[in-house]
Amino acid sequence: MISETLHDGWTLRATDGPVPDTVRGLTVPAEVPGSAHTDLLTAGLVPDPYLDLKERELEWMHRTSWRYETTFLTRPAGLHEQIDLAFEGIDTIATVTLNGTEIGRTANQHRSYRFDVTGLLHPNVHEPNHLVVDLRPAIEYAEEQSEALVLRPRAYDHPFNMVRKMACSFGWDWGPDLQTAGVWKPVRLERWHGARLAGVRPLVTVDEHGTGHVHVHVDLARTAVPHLEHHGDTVVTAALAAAHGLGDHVATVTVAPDAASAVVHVEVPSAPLWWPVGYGEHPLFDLEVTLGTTDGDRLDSYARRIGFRTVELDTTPDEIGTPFTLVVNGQPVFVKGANWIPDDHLLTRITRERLARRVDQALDANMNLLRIWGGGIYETEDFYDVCDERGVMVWQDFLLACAAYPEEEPIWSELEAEARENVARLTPHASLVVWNGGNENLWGFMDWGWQEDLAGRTWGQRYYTELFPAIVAELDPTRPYCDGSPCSPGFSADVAQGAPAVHPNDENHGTRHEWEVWNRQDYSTYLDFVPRFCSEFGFQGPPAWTTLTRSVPADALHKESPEFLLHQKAEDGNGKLDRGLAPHLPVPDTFVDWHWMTQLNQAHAVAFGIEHFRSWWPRTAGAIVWQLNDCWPVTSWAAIDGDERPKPLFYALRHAYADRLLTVQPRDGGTALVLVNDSAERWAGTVVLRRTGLDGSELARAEVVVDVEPRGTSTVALPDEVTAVVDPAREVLVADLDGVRVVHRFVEPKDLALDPEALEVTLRATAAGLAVDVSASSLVLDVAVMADRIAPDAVVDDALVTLLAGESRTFVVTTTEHVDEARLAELSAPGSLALVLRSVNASLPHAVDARR
Ligand code: BMA
Repeated sequence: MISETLHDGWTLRATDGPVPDTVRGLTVPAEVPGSAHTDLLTAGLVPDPYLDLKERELEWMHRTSWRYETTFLTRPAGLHEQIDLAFEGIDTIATVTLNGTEIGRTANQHRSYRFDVTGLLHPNVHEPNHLVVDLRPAIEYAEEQSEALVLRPRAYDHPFNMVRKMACSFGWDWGPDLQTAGVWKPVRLERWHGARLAGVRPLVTVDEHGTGHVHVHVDLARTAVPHLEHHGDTVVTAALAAAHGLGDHVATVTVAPDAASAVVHVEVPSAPLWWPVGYGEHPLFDLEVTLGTTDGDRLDSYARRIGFRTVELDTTPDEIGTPFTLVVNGQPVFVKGANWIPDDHLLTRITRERLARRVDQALDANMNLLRIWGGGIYETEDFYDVCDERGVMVWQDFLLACAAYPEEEPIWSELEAEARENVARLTPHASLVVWNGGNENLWGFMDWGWQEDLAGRTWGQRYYTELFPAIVAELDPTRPYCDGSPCSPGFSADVAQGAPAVHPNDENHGTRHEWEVWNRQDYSTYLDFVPRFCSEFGFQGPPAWTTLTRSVPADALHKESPEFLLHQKAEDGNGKLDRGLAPHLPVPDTFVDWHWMTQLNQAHAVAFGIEHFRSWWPRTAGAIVWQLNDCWPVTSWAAIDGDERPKPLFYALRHAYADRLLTVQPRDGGTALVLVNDSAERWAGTVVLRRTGLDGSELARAEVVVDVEPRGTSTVALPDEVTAVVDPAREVLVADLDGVRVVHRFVEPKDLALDPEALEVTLRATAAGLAVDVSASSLVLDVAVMADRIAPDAVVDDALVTLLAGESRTFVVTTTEHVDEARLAELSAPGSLALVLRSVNASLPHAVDARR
């Protein structure tokens, strides 16, 4: 196989639609892979849609048709040679024409396309070939499908469920409505003769003796011309390169001339296991699969990395209901995760480096799993490579989200094709641990009033319960599958048979999404449910100040400005932020304080949920926060904003997901200390419990000897003397063990009699940037250095740190900017220091008043 990339010489022009004069008739250079949006941005013909109100100015692009075209030289097909034009991905509704002949149509962003163009290329090597990709608006196609099939219920206005294009391309409650079009993945000419590898699926298992098995399933395509007869049989070889103390392992099979598939089995005794982060190493092995002839002719090859591990989902019914526990290499794992959305709405700008930075941040926040949410994409090889290397587990949704999906053609066949292709494509990746039917579609069917609208029409049930499980069982039986998120085993949507036995969001069965908190309830009500696995829960907060002010102009920096609201997509988002904050923190009366305090409340809310979920391990087997990342600058549930900056939530996640956690939880009508030990060693010692005044005075003390199993929890009733609070506004309970601490309040932060002046602060310039020395004369809650206020690229090593009276701490701020004396003086001035260094104490009304 010889590949020629066709990424050069492309141009783009609008061919139809409400095109503005500034763009009409123009032809601009185009990038492939790319999109009309990125090309017009590069050409300077459209404004950056992530800024101000500019998103709206690009609405015309939704209904515009585009022509991508290029010319290329290539030699014509040789004797016995076939030449294919292979697109890894087209976004989305396209007609492809080569040298004036239409060679195919596409209608699915999530699959690849291959066309035999052997007879269509110019016979003269010097004569350019002309390749055209005509794209029409995906929304118009979706509207046509809506007419033909009847539009089905969905969570947003646009008919995103009637076309196989990334759902959030049409806008979401954290994303812009920018409907891209383009050739979004690589395109190549592929010349081959005899046979090629049409599909390769390395299925990796480990048996009870510790022997690793790689069963490489190979599908072959053959050219029509049977010239191979002269070259002997085809041979498939699978070679695992030496690594991690093991030598090479090679296996070969000969394939009969009429066979379309083969399996090569590589056996690796004592295979070193790939473990999730926190459980061990993540060794990977280079696998090369080659297709050749017995005469030694090399026809095609495939290279990926694999890792040895087993993964199961334990859903064996127990006395409570049905667990949902991931078991890797026989070890049950508590999932500390976050939901993942596309890391830039304009997908083709996402680099491997950017993905690596994001996944490294997830690791830094002590996470071990990312869930690829069903309204985005089947993540890329780059994404999975990065996760394989770092031991971050991945849960991949099939791409159906928050909607009913028709089971009729052409949607059925498109979903089947994309599911088959992506299940097969992702088989080598050790990080991929579960396939999931989709996002909130079972729940939507039950609770969101769809059934009336549907009036008996299909809604996607057979995808979740028949098509996807059958495809996973056939193509990748090494991985578990679940019907949806949330999903409760025992749920049956067969409404004709009466009510389902189990609600899909039942706390006692399978996965649960907890959205009453945020939408309607205070975050303290996380305590009302003990789910078996919480695969979505979250709370909003604005992005870092620098990110916010890059996207919202200075005169629009208030909650009700059209610019701010365009970057706050949630229904009644600000109302929910305010109602969520008021019971816990003083109500801020300026926008800058509101910005910080809603960020802080977001961190508190989510950490509160995580501590509750972790305290119930192993009954609750995982927490996946909504959401890790953003795809543009926006107020959202994310921990890391669209400009890659960590929000305070990021630091709260790191603390709440730390291997060892102390948390105070209600139990049996009283208060208990729960010790969570997510490490391979026992956690034994004496917990020192102190009830203290805010000034540090010790009011009561107790010691409790504990011994927590590896990967276990232990619940200890708190002795009365430490909980018998006399003045709740002036006392806290502090528990310490091995450097792990919990400071438990008896009242909300806003009701504590905190001293607003309790913190002494000094800023020092350092080689890395800046050091912030703080010391507390009495209790200071949630000290946070807002690093981006120091320099746009500054990052601080920790945040939301609580200090007891007499304690001090140095925060290390890293930046490429040089902080000179003048800048130091500027930052140290009271007005700016109050913005750089935040805490609950300094947010109390009297502290804020004193600053004015
Ligand atoms: C859930 C998710 C997303 C959504 C989030 C916040 O429904 O699955 O669809 O963005 O909540 O509303």
